[in-house]
Amino acid sequence: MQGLVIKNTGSWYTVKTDDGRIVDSKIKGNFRLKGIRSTSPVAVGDRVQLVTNQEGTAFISAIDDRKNYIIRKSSNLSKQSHILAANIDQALLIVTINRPQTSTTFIDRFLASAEAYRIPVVLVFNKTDLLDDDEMRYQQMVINLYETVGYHCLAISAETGAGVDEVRALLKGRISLLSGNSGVGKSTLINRLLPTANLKTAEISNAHNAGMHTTTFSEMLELPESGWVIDTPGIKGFGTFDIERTELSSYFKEIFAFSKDCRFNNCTHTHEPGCAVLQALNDHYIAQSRYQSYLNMLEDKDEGKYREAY
Ligand SMILES: Nc1nc2c(ncn2[C@@H]2O[C@H](COP(=O)(O)OP(=O)(O)OP(=O)(O)O)[C@@H](O)[C@H]2O)c(=O)[nH]1
Ligand SMILES: [Mg+2]
Ligand SMILES: [Zn+2]
Repeated sequence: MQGLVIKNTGSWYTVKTDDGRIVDSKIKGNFRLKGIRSTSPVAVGDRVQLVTNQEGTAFISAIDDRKNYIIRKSSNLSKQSHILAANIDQALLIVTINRPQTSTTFIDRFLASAEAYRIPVVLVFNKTDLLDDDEMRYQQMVINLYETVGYHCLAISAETGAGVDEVRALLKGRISLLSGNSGVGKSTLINRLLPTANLKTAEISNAHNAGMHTTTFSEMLELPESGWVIDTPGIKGFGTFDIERTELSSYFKEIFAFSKDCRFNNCTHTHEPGCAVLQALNDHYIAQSRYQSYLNMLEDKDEGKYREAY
């Protein structure tokens, strides 16, 4: 029997089987995943094989290959990592121009790590009902910037419902990760998409989860029009990830495009002669804010600074 892992509580996994049942499952034996030392080898979003038993629970006997996954390292020193979610079709980054203000640095860091994980991102500008004319113009500038780079942008109000149908259409039939700074309206949006969100999570069998701190683990919520939203409380970004200095520019789409014309193929686009990226920056084909974010991330790497989410 096959199914989808929709909740992880540490020792137990909630699996929705392909025939629509909810089964509490455990891992069978010693699971080792290639190259990953994880505190929890199965993640929300994993497709798994189940062997059911008499008690109505099941063993997870195999995990299908993942198309992608996001991990969080437990700490800088330990090599342990925690897989937050797997097989993500897209991430929706909820941002707000004001109340609270989402910085372009935050957006760019998120986009770069999503590129590294090969997860497409849609930028959702929320709280448009609160914007005055100046803020509205500024928002349009930011949207133009990211659309030019190649990201799909939506402007909505989770409060009034404006634009929420477009979000619904995007989510349909897909596994989506919802992310964004605290206070940007993630919960408000989820409640609008899923008026029974609280009910839904309560419906899931909890027989074996008593006393678990479920909030530290990921959970997927099923949408009425099919599709899943991953709610990862406390996780605002993808955190740190290991990339080479010369690799970083490939996670900034437009910088990467221009870098093909740099004189040196190990160009860091900071000082090198014949750098096509610096030229493009000078010619305003690359936005100053994007280049600044690139430099910030490059600097973090130089200092070996550890960043838990941003
Ligand atoms: N005016 C307005 N207020 C909104 C909108 N969306 C959310 N809010 C309000 O913003 C506040 C924060 O919203 P939440 O949904 O709790 O934000 P969140 O992203 O879930 O925040 P965390 O759980 O802390 O990460 C609440 O008071 C919401 O009512 C919107 O589109 N317009
Ligand atoms: Mg919330
Ligand atoms: Zn260069």
